[in-house]
Parts: sequence; structure tokens; C-alpha cells
Amino acid sequence: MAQPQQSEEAGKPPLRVGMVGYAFMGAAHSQGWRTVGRVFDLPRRPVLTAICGRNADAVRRAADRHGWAAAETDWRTLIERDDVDLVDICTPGDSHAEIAVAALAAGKHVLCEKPLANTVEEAQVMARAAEEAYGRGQLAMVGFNYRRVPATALAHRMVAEGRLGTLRHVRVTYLQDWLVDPEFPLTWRLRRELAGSGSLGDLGAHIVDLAQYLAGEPLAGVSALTETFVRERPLAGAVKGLSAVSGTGTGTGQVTVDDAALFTGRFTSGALASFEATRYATGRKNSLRIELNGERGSLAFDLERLNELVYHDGTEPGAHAGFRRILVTEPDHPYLDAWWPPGHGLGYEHTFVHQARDLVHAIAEGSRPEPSFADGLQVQRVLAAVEESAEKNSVYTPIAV
Ligand code: SOE
Repeated sequence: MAQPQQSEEAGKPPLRVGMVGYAFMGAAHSQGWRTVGRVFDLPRRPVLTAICGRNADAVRRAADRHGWAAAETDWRTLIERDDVDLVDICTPGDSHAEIAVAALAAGKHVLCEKPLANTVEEAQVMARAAEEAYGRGQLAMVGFNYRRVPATALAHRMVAEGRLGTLRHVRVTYLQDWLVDPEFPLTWRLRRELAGSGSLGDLGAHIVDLAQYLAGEPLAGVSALTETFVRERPLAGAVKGLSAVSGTGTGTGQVTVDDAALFTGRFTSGALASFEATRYATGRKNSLRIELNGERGSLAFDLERLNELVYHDGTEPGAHAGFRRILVTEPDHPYLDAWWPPGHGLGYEHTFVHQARDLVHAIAEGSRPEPSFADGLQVQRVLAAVEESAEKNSVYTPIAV
């Protein structure tokens, strides 16, 4: 039996975590919880108390592999444990609402993977439950981890400081290619009843949240196209990497979600945005790129070069002006004071460490973590407007408030 992972700050009061789910996001979040207390000076000591999954053998192996002290096979048991303070939900979207609402009712703090839910209605119920729980001192966060890349956090700081001036454009793409092979099986991410949507909710949710976070304002409306390129896929087949869940059964099944979504948007300030989310960008593995253009300058970020932020200071005289690369590894850059000396970069996994750090501090201080469930609900409303617009041949669709 693995011992509870303890940070070196053993004197601090524990924050005992119970996780539901143990696939890709379960592994990434586990890494965050295991590492955060060893890097950051935290007010509470994260303890990996229990992990939950339906398959007893698989979740036992996951507990041993990822350092969880106990394994459960029923999330209802997990959320009732009196040695769990925080429930971390790393399951497909169809279970987010039920687990989060029950965990909040059981007196727990909650971290829920993105997208918050599979529908606006579910997200509304979750946001209401989080607001009521806040009154009881319980906190809830949704896991839009790309806000916690030091370079995007620096971009947010620079936009908020006014370095870009009035914002005119945000253009953001999130490109993957794991569905290009039509023989890739019909896993849960391709079934609406489990995933809620396809690229739109999986990748589009990230870029909508990131665009609104960096712009510092919500979208007011969108015009959209979506497409499902391969509508039928094999039910069975082993898959590697993204989803360990192989399909089951023989023959083929219907893909019931979008494969790609392209949409434009208008922010409340009038700034314009363009978005692309696809799993068919052959050769692009996990390519998230964003650029913001303002009256006084521009910023650009590429997840494939995540230790860098490209900045153009439009106030520089023409002879010296140009895009320059900021290496985001200095101690006064977000999160970096706890890591390595300048020039020693970080990676994708560290966004989950930073997510855990910020949540632990919010819980210790009793302050609302960001992004909140209300932020997650707003993203859900944008996704719903995208689908509504796409169904009406890209008619501009306002975002319901
Ligand atoms: C999809 O392939 C995925 O795993 C997303 O679900 C994650 O949120 C993203 O961080 C990586 O890609």
C-alpha cells in the first residue's frame, strides 16, 4: 500500500485529496499533487489520500503508480470519506455535474477538469452549487490549466498592465491530429452522451477560456462552422496515449460529435476574435497558438515553445521595432521563483503543479479560485452558441448571459 505522498513541509496542516478518474488527466493531476508541495512553500500540505475508478485492478495499479494511499471503486464512497477535504474530478464530462454537486453537498472543495460540463444546464447547476458552497467556506475551480503556463500568465499580466493598449484582435488555434486515421476506434471522446461535444468542448473550451482570460473580457457573440469528417468508426481497437479506453464490441459505431470547429467572435469591447479547434490537422500534435493585437503592441504564444512569449512593443520607434522573444524563466515571472535558475525551462506537466499551487493557496486563504465554476459556465455558454450558430449556417449568435 503506497504511503500518503507528503510534501517536505510536513509541519503544515494537510489538504487531503481524493481523485475520481485515473486516465490521462488523472495522471497529470496526480503529478501536480505529488510535486506541488516539494516545489512551492504552501500553507497546506497536499496528501494523496485516495483515487477512484470503476475497475478495481486498474485503479489499484493507478494508486500504486501515482502514489495514492488508497483505491476506491465508487465515487460516492470517496466523497463521503472523512479523510478527504478536496475532490478532484478527472472523468469524462458526463459525470462532472453529478460528482461535483454531490462532493460540494458532502462538504468538500472541488477541482473539476474542463470542460466544466457537457451542457449549459449542467454547468448552471454546478455554478449554483458552488456559489452555495462558497457560503459554507468551500471552494471550486475548473481546470483550464493553460492559464497556468508562466508565459500565458505573463501575457495576462502584460495585457492587464495596458501594454497592448486597446485590444483589436485575438486569434487562437488548437490543432491536434489523432483522428486523421479513420480506423481510430470510437472512444468516449467521440460520443456525445459521454463527451458532450468533440473538438469544440475538448480543445475549443481551452481556447475560449484562454482568449477571454487574456483579453480580460467575455465574448458577446459568435459565428461558427463545425464538421464531422469521419462519421463511422470501428467499435473496438487498442488506442495509445490520449485515451487508454479502447472501444468495445465488433463492427462500427456512429461518431456523434464534431471533429472540427471554426468560429469568429466579437468581445464585449468590440474587439474581434477567431478560433479553430480540430483533431485533423495532420502533423500538429498539441499545437495551441494565440496572438493578441492591440493599439500599442502584440503578444504571441505557442504551446510547442511554452517557455517563450513573443512581444511586439508598438510604441518603439520603427527603426527598432519588431517581435522579440521573452524567455519566460526569470524568478520574477509567474511561478518561476520556485523552480530552476533562469534558462531551465518547464513543460506541460508543470501547468498542473501551478494549478494545484493556486488552489491550495485559495483554500488556505478562503478566496475564490479562478477559473471558477461561473467562469466554466460562461465558457459552456460560448460553446452552446457555437453549436447553435453552426446549426444555422454560421448565423451570428449572441452569448446568453
Ligand atoms: C485532448 O486530446 C487533450 O487531452 C485535452 O483533453 C486536454 O485538455 C489537453 O490539455 C490535451 O489534449
